[in-house]
Amino acid sequence: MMKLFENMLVMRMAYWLRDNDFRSFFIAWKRFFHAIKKAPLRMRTRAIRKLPLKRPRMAPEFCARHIGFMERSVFMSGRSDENYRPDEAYGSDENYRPDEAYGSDENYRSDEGCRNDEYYMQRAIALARRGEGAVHPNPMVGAVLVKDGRVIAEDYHRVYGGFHAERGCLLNCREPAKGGTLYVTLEPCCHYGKTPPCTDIIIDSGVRRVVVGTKDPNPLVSGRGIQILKDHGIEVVCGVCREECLELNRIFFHYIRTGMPYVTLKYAMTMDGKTAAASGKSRWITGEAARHRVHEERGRHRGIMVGIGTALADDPLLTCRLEGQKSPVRIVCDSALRLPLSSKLVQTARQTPLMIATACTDEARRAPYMAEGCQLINVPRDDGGLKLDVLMRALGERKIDSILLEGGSTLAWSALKAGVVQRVLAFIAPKILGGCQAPGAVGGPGAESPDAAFKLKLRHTEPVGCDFLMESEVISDVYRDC
Ligand code: AOF
Ligand code: ZN
Repeated sequence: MMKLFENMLVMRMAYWLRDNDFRSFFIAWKRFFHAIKKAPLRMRTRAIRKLPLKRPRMAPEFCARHIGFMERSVFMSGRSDENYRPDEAYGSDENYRPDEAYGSDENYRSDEGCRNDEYYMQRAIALARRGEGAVHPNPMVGAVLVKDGRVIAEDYHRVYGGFHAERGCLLNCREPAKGGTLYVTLEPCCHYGKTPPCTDIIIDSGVRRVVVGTKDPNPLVSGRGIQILKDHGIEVVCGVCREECLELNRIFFHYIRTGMPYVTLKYAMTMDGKTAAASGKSRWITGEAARHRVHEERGRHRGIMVGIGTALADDPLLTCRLEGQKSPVRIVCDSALRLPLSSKLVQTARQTPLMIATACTDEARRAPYMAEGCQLINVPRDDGGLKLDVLMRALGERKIDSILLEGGSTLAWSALKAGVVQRVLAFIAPKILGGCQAPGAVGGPGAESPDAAFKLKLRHTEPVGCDFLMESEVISDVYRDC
C-alpha cells in the first residue's frame, strides 16, 4: 500500500518538475507531510489523489470535441489525456514558460491594481511575438485567460497549421474557464480551416468576457467571430491595444486584404543620398552593425527582391548569412532575361530558391534557367520594366507574404510608383560621397515637385553602430478599419 502511495506521489511530482513548476512541487511536498503526519494511510492516499496536476484541467470530452483534425492524430497516437501537453504536441518552444512572457516590467507586475485590460493584452501581444517566423502567412496571435484576477492559462499560435492561440489557451487551462475573461490579440475565428472555429471552444468553455485587440480582416471572419460570441451572451470588448495589435500583424493584415506581399524597400545611403560612388563602387556604404541588421531583416522576410541592374553590377548571393536563419526566396526582376547563367544567383538556385520574373516568353531562352533549378514567372511589361502589381499578386499566390526590396534605384522607383511598397528602411551613413553621377537610392524620372513626393510616416529611428536607421511607412489606408 505504501509503495502504491509513493508511486502516485512520485508521478505527480514529476509533472511539476518537468514543467519547472517548483512552486507547485513544494506546495505538494508540504501537503504531503501534513497528510502523512495527521492521517491514517487510507486518508493519506486520498489526500495525494487530490493534489492537482498542472495540466490539463479540461474534461477529456471537452478536449476531444475541440481538438482539430491535425492535432487529433497526435492526440490519438497512444497519448493519454493525462499526458497531453500542448508544448509536446509541437515541441517547438522548449524554453517556453508562461510567466516569462511579460517579465520585462517588474513594477507593473507587482502592482495588482495595475492589472487592467491593457496589461493582459500586452501580455498576450508578448506571447504572440513568440510565433514570429513559424506561423506565416497566418497571423501571430496570443491569448491569456484570466479568472478572479489570476492568469489561469495562456498560449500563442506556435506553428502554421497548429492550434490557434485561443484553442491552445483553453485546452491548456489549469481550472475551469467558466466565468473567466479571455484576452486575445485577434478576433477569434468562426470558420473551419485547419482547425475548427475558435468561437465554438470559447462558447463551450463558459468564458464570460472576451477582450479582442483587433478585428480579423480575413473575409471568412471579419466581425462575424465577435458577433457569434455576442449572440451567445458573451460580453465582447474590441480595440484594446489596437495600434500595437495592428503593428504586430501588419504583414498578415496587408496580405489577407490584398493577396499581395508586404513590401519593405531597404537601402543604405550616405548623408547626401548616394548609394554608390560615381565609379559605381558601393562596398561599403554602412558599417558592420548595419549590414548585420540587414541580414536579420532578410531572415524575417519570405522573399528578397532585386532588379536586374543590381544583379548584373554586384553578382550578389542574396542569402541570409546568420546562423540558424533561413534564407528567403530570391526574386530577380529581369524583363528581358539577361541574368547570366554563370551568376551566383543562378548557380545556387538548387540550394536557395530563385525566381526570375520576366516578360521573355521564348522557350529556348527560358529552358536553361529552368534546367538550373530557377522558377520563371511570366509578367507583362510596363514602361520598360515589369507590371509590378501583377508580379506581387503572383508572389502572393505562392504564399510569399513579405518581401525585402533591396534595390536598385530603378526598381525602387517603379515599385513606389506601382503602389506596392508599404515600408521604407533607410540606413544612413555619416559620410558624403558627392558626385553628380553617383547614384541615389531612388531613381526613375522622379516626382515633378515636392508636392508630388511619396508621403511617408516616420515610425522609428535608431542608431545602428556608427550609422542611423530611419523606418517609415508609406501612407495608405489598407488596414485602418480593423
Ligand atoms: C491563426 N492563428 O491563433 C488565429 C487565427 O489556416 P487556419 O485554418 O489555421 O486559419 C487561419 C485563419 O484563422 C487566419 O487567417 C485568421 O483569420 C484566423 N485566426 N489564425 O493562424 C490564430 N486566431
Ligand atoms: Zn481560430
